[in-house]
Amino acid sequence: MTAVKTLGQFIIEKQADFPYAKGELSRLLRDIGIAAKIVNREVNKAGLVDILGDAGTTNVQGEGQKKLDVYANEQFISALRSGGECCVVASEENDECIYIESEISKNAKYIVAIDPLDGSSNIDVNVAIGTIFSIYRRRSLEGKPLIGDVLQKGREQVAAGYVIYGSSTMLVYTTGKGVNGFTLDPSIGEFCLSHPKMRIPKEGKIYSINEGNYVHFPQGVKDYIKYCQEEDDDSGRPYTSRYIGSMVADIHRNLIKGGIFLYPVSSAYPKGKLRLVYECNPMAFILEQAGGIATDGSNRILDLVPDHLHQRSAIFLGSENMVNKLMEFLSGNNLVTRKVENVISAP
Ligand code: AFP
Repeated sequence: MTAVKTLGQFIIEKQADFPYAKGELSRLLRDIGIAAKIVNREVNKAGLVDILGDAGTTNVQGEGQKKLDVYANEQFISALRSGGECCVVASEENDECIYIESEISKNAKYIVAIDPLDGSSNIDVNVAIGTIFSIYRRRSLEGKPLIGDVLQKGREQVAAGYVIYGSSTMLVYTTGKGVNGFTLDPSIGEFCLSHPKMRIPKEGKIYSINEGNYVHFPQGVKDYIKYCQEEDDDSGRPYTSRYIGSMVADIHRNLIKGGIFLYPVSSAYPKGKLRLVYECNPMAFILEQAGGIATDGSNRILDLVPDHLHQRSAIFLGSENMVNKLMEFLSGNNLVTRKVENVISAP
């Protein structure tokens, strides 16, 4: 029987990849892993809310019920607060950054941007949801961290990851040296390495987009969708359409099977819907590290300069050949390939 490698063991082993590392990033990742397990426990009980009492009411044990996204936010922030490795948290749930000013944290090296529970409209219907996180190194050297410490380009990320609370719970992360996935073994309460060195297939056959918004999409996206639906034996079209409405779940599936995820601008969301800092950037970093491409249609996602915390962006990411084909349609000329190179070399 092969030995199981836990997330904790793996993180410590990988610290050797960074010769000058003092273990702070390792501890930060470990703290996020612990908070994820606590959130997972509550997510698994979500269906019992009707039995135990609705959010905002008191359950039979006399404990107040919280909405799960609020609960998840509190758990991650509290883990980061007590861990001492993070000086600022930027969360989807909070309008402003949270500065951690305790003695152990105020000079900490790292900044975490997080969407604590993405896809939360899926909670009530028992569909996969996720947590997305992104870690940056603080740039300013002293004093209260600056907003510029938080609003860095995605390519400055030190690490990024997601947790998917699905048919099993997985944590997938990168520190810029490839992507590894860990599945939670509930019998021992540990994330165990289950998907080492994840690579997205270069070609895929799945496209993921909210087609209900079709009429509002830019022409290039409409044309690409029609291309996906055409019959063509050589390329295996028509492709399969799969859209869960949880970015983590849709991208996780495409990462494993090959595919493209699209959230374009539309008349409802003229700047795109998804948030650059804690949704698009971390997912783009992971996808690039796995051999895929992430673009807003004109620029590499990781090169965009965020000008505010909750900034939105259009995003197209996935298998290299599929994103490049989409780019041909977006450029209005599907005969001339406007290639976006995968700028990260294989680990
Ligand atoms: P919620 O957290 O409000 O459910 O939004 C989920 C999400 O941010 C992302 O996970 C989905 O991919 C996307 O929005 C779904 O948006 P549409 O419902 O507009 O397709």
